[in-house]
Amino acid sequence: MPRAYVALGSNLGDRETTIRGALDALGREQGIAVVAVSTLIDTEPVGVVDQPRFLNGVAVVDTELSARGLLAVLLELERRFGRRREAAVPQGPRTLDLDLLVYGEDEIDEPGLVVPHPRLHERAFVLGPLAEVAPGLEVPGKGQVETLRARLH
Ligand code: PH2
Ligand code: MG
Ligand code: MG
Repeated sequence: MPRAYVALGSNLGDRETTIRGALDALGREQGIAVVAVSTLIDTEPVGVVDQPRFLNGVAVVDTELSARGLLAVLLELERRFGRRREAAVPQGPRTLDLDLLVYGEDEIDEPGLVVPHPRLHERAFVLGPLAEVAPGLEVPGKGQVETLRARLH
């Protein structure tokens, strides 16, 4: 069963309640087990800096779903937890952001589905929690998580 890593983010509303609720819901989905969750960390917004601070973390998930199937569940959970994409500023504030970081050893580049996540290696708020829950993880096509993290410093 493939192991996947999902980035967790929120910077609108009660961030921790939203993320914990989404993780409970994720674990109740057919064919998905949440194996571990990193510490949730309070982070400075990156990119669009004029927005509230984020709460970020990473979940480890074992799944019988395809990468596409898992992505569909993540997008549905974002909607269920109040994410409204239509009116939103790209990279702007959101109640919930669930990004598929890594799916097994797969490298996928399709419309709407790029795995490993194309900006994973640039983001301390992803690499820190990822290194906590998956020390030694080899990110397909990119390198070991600690190496990627060291390159940021
Ligand atoms: N997500 C973004 C843009 N900027 N900054 C932080 N600190 N955390 C995020 O999750 C984040 C961000 C777009 O997805
Ligand atoms: Mg994101
Ligand atoms: Mg996203």
